[in-house]
Amino acid sequence: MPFDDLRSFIHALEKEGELKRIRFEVDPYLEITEFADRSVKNQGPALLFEKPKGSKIPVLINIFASMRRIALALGVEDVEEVATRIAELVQMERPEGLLEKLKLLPRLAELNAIFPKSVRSGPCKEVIRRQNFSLDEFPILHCWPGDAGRFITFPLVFSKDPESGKRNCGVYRMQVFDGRTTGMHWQKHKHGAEHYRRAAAQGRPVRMPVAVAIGADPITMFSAVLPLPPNVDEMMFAGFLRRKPVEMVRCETSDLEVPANAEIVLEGHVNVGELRREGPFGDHTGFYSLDDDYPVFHVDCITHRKHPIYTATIVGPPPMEDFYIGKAIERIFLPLMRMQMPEIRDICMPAEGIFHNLMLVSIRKSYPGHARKVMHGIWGLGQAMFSKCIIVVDEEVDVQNVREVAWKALNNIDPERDIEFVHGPIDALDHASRAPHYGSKMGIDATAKWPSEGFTRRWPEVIRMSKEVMQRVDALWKRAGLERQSS
Ligand SMILES: Cc1cc2nc3c(=O)[nH]c(=O)nc-3n(C[C@H](O)[C@H](O)[C@H](O)COP(=O)(O)O)c2cc1C
Ligand SMILES: [Mn+2]
Repeated sequence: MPFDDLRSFIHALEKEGELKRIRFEVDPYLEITEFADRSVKNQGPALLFEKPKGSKIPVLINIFASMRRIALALGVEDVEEVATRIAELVQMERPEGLLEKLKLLPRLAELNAIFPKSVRSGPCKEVIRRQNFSLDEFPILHCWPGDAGRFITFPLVFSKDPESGKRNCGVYRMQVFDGRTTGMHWQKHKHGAEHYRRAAAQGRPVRMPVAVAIGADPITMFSAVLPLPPNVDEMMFAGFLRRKPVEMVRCETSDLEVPANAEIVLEGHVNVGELRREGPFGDHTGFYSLDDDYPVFHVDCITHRKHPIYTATIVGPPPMEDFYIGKAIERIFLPLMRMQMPEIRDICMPAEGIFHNLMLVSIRKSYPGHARKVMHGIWGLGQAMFSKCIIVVDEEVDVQNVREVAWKALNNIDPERDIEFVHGPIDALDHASRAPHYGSKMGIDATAKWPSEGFTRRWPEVIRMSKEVMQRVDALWKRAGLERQSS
């Protein structure tokens, strides 16, 4: 059974030794960051600060900061199980005979569970505050010394497409300007920003309702980060992952819906056209992202559970919590990428590449120019468009092994021939591109080159010892009194 809310997940983490309570006072101004950073870099547990300085509300951090905790959150032993489930779904074949049809039934029933369910009320409505509220009550972190202020770092931001009425949910950080206003850092390419542009296109002064949930059951939180196509409801995907619908309740001050089990809900609006300087912010690139103008979020009402828990995350020099979230997304989305491009065997986004800077891809190469076709396919695929450098290797290269990729790729290229530059959209956080949001990307074809690609020399084999000799030497090795070394 999926977790009903954040609290049941906290209990599970605690039972598994994956959460540590910090019972003394710690300052949300920088100190919690230092705890969170050290913990994630030492493969440490999630942290629950019971006494953040200046607030009565505890701070929870690093709940997804290891593959084991993400697996626990998703209710599996290994994240690969989720990938397998998705692969089975997208490869579903027409059943032959009654037995196979019957086998299909549970899977179809599961699909029935994906649709979010509107409910009348829920825990997030235990306390409703229309008048007397301020963001100052919450232990919102000032993350890094050079940050412009305090930032809500794990908000689930809900909005509706003003044209289609379709819901979106994304995690977009929010800088606190005062007790009732924040920034709304939805980057240009994200769905929240598209909703805002659609609202602006309507021409008249528009008040765009936006609702923000902070803390919910872990699958709902995780799903908010997923790079799904536009108009695909993140809450539906959450229902699929949960095998149980996400229960949604209507806001008090708008017709948006939020997860009923949320810890804290900020209801509010963004006025189209109202912008304010946001940032700098110590970002997940490991650099401070530059300040820029972003929309302003006005809080109109706060609802929360009794004794709410405030969830945060820290980003910064990798690896941090977002690396593990990204790794899980990489695994879960591989079968979906392979629907479009079955020649892809595996992909890897190493921590140092911050997702968008480096994607390693292995392919089963079948025709001349195949590696380049795959690069361009990836650049055309949702948020994978941001991939600044794509390295394509042959299928026998293990892309999860960065050393193997470096060794083989660097041997396999004639740089002038095998490196391709393209121009296009660039991640909003990239500080090196010639312009914000626009610049160049690089694809490296590090596959073996074929005569049909104009390569007329011979291509060498990788050196490998014969199996028989290896086995013989295994025995002789012991006889020689040498320690058995793992290969
Ligand atoms: C901790 C964390 C913070 C994030 N902060 C932002 C942000 O400030 N702005 C943004 O556009 N995306 C941010 N993202 C990435 C988006 O949540 C992600 O791209 C998501 O797919 C966007 O949803 P959308 O595709 O529905 O727009 C963040 C992700 C994480 C995990
Ligand atoms: Mn979306």
